[in-house]
Amino acid sequence: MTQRIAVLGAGPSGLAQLRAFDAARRAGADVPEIVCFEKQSDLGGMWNYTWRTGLDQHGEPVHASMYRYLWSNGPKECLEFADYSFEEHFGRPIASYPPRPVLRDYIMGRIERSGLREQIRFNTAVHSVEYSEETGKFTVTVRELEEDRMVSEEFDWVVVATGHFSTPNAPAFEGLSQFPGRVLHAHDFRDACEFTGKDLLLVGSSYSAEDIGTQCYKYGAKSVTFSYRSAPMGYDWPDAFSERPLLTRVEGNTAHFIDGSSQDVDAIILCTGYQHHFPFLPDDLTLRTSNRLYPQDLYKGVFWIDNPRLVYLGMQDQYYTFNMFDAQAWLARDVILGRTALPDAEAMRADSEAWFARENACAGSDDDIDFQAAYVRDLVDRSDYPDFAIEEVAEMFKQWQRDKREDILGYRNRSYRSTITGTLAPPHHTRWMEAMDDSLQAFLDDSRDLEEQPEPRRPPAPVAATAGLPAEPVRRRA
Ligand code: FAD
Ligand code: NA7
Repeated sequence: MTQRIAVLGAGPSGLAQLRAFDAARRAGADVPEIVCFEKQSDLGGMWNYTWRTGLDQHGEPVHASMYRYLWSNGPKECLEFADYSFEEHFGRPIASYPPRPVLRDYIMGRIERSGLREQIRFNTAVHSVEYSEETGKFTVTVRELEEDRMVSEEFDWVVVATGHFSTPNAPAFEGLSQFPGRVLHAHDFRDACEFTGKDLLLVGSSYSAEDIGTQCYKYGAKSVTFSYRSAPMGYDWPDAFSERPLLTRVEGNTAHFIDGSSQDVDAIILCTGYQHHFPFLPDDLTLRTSNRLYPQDLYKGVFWIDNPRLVYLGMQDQYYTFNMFDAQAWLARDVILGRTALPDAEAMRADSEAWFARENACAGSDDDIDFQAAYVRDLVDRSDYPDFAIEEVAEMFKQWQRDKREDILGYRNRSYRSTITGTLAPPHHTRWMEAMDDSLQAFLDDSRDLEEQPEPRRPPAPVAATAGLPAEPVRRRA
């Protein structure tokens, strides 16, 4: 009998799984029946924007954490699919840092062109997954949101691709409930214009803090104060920014920090990260991990060791994104098709522990990048996913880190060369600090000439000489 596979989520990871099986089918393989369950009404995952926060129109938690005016926070050349280049999708070279709708179009284009949409059941939220030792099958129970009914089906394999940047980690701070202004988590942040003219406090010192802070400044916030727990970001910030150590309490609209300093603020945004959250899974199948490069209990970062018919995609902290999800999905496909055998549980655990220890030995972001490159290399070498210049991409990530240290408000104006097509990206027609329109149409409008753009509205951040660059922040990419 044909095997059945349930793919949970139609974001980049779930779509990678559909694409992987499609590639095998096109090459003549007999592939199992695949059903992808997606609670949103369209594919794209996190890259779908919605104004909604909290619960959606069906009472389901809103997945989206992305916001208006979000631009890629890394060069697109680092996430390019090895089997579908940006040039193939857009028909011409485009700049290295596209806004969200452009990346969404690219992700969706690969799927639409393969005709894979019909494998996705939209408006369908997964509510439970149970495994029977007796039958060796999973029962997946979903709520069909428009009909408001629960439906159960049996599957031989379950691929969890529901993302892990959606359920906020929101710590409490003394006095927050009496704060007179807005308090929100980054998950609920939508439009920087709300904070024009305001003094902001952002708790956290990673990607969300950096990006929401710079974006609020771009759209007119008066000042941005970051509060860090472990280490400051250490960029060469313009005067309107400051970095303070950990927030200890809030009194009225005054924020107090652990070094005894204080700052009056109008709004507080908790950029304190996300939790891996799988409310539909039983305890013995639930991945429990912090946001790290090698979560424990997974063989090759993918197979649940205690029951490898349960597959997790995209659960790592991420430098590599779309191409890493592909590499994972191709390996999962080959195991499901019986092309690649898994070792026994003991060997899987030993392999997983070795990667886990190797990550623990990393001492800074360059090591982290090399670690994830080695991980992606290990995956790519195990399947027929088109080989791509993984180590060259790692060097691009390191250059990207240096670009940010040189000019945190201007790094998105730089260009990178595609390792897939060899093309150097053209500069965008508008500098990022001046690019207020994040639409696909505005981005692709090449009738505009970079030289004709007005000078930046705000003075750019001073460019530090290499020797005087701020110390390398120990942080990871999105
Ligand atoms: P997601 O994209 O989160 O997709 C998961 C899917 O599962 C969603 O469609 C969701 O609706 C669905 N789902 C969840 N629960 C259920 C359920 N119970 N039933 C049915 N469906 C369900 N990456 C980059 O490469 N570059 C960037 O610039 C970048 N910026 C980012 C900015 C922000 C603010 C955030 C939060 C993330 C950013 N990322 C970025 C990382 C981004 O998460 C990944 O690029 C990518 O979206 C991860 O894909 P995924 O499929 O694993 O998860
Ligand atoms: P990250 O990268 O997981 O970072 C979380 C940040 O929040 C990090 O600086 C943490 O400090 C900080 N944090 C976590 N808990 C606390 C508490 N209790 N108090 C103070 N600070 C805390 O999440 P991001 O949201 O920045 O990025 C995740 C993705 O979303 C990424 O892909 C982005 O592009 C968007 P730490 O350094 O651990 O001390």
